[in-house]
Amino acid sequence: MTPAKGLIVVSNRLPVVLSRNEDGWGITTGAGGLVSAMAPVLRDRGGTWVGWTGASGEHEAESLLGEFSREAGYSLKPVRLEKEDVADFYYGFANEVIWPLFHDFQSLCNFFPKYWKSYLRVNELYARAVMDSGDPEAYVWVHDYHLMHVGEMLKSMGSRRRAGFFLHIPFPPMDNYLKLPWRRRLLSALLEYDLVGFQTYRDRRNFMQSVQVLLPHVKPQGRGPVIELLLDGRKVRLGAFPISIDYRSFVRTARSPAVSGRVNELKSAMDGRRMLLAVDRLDYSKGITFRLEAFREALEKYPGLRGNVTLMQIMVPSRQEVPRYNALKQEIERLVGEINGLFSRPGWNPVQYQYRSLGREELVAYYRAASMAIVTPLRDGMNLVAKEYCACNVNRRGVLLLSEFAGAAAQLQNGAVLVNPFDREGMAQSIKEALDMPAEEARRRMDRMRDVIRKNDIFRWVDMFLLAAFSRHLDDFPPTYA
Ligand code: GDG
Repeated sequence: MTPAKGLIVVSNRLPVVLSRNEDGWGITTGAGGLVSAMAPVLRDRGGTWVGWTGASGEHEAESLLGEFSREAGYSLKPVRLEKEDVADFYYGFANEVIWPLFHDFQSLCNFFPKYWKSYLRVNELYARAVMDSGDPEAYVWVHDYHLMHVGEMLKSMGSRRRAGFFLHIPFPPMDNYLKLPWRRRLLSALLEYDLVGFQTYRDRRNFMQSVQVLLPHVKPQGRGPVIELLLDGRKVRLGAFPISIDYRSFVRTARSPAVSGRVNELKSAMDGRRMLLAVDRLDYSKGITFRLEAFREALEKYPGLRGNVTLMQIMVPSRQEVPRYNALKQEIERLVGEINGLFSRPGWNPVQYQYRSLGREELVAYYRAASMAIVTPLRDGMNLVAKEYCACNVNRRGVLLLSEFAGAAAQLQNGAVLVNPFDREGMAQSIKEALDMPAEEARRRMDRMRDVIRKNDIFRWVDMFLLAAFSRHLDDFPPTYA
């Protein structure tokens, strides 16, 4: 479908995890859909993945990358970050400026000039690593908000390679974006790519509104999932490409004997009670405290729920070095304690809370065992947990309660129960209504969502992005993802 050119993928992290034990360093493939979707494309086309290994001072482990590359069938090119850059670029600019600003938490932003300088310096390191990576014809595909300047820097280094960018997080509404001190330079840098991909139409619309204010001479053309901007005689494509999961692999795992056995164990541990499942990285954008408060409200308002439902909150440690995340963890743990203190009775705690990462099969078993998933971020680029829950719901009995502000809502609105995560009473009521939903309706809704996700899996996402990068005419592009 697209010319078989080499590919260079650039992301903050390499798709591997280096870890040290008594025998020395070890290397494993990183988890996640992006890795499983990109690996075959990189293998087929021949390619390189450029990224950071995850921590400073791992130089001695880098010979393992060569071994990994030979087995994986594509190269890994490490970028080395010094401690100071990890602090100012990664924790600073990425996590204290762009992450909160793009998730509508402007008040949490620290717009320190040294963060911006470090961000530029690090983007240059990544661009340099791309320049040093073989194949001069390769297409460069840069991922996410840490690396928005790589495309512009490649050009300034004399690169003639074509380059595209995908933003995994939301693009904020114009009034929020305009607060960024470096707003014009960042926007111009993004427009140096040949293609900029967003998760949803809403994100692209937000981006266009900022473009029209800051760069009014730029003219948009076309409609549909991919449009074009004309600037300085150059065309830049902007597309909406909702990311997805490896649907078939989740279904296979969900049906495996090991998972089925574990589902039975989890169900018998629930002792006839219904499990409401929440799985999030520890992050303020995920709305965990709002969800807990809504659940408390539901228990207060509907006494029939007491003793009959359990909220299983799984929280994966994340960004532990950032003080804001520690404070949030304490607030969540206080709330869990408070709710359990108010409602527990012998043999039943309303909230079960696990602060750790689960193995993939264990996670899939929880997805299958749960009667409902409560996925209620305050803002989320897409939210893959929502899609994974549906894929794993092979018995099609579960209900998905989904925030309107998750990117996934655009595709799953025909099946999910949509909620406003800021509205505690509304959410409490939706929990009750979803629990009372007739099995037939739950099945119809779940079938609709599974259908959308099956047709639009992570492999199609990769194809759509590359099609938009290479197709001659915008009309070549299929119109919808639903
Ligand atoms: C960013 C954007 C966008 C979670 N707990 C465990 C576990 N997970 C896995 C899930 C899922 C992934 O982590 C989380 O993905 P999300 O999409 O929900 O959220 P972010 O991490 O914030 O991702 C987001 C995404 O990028 C992709 O573009 O959708 O909006 O914020 O895959 O399965 N995995 C295992 N154990 C756990 O306990 N093994």
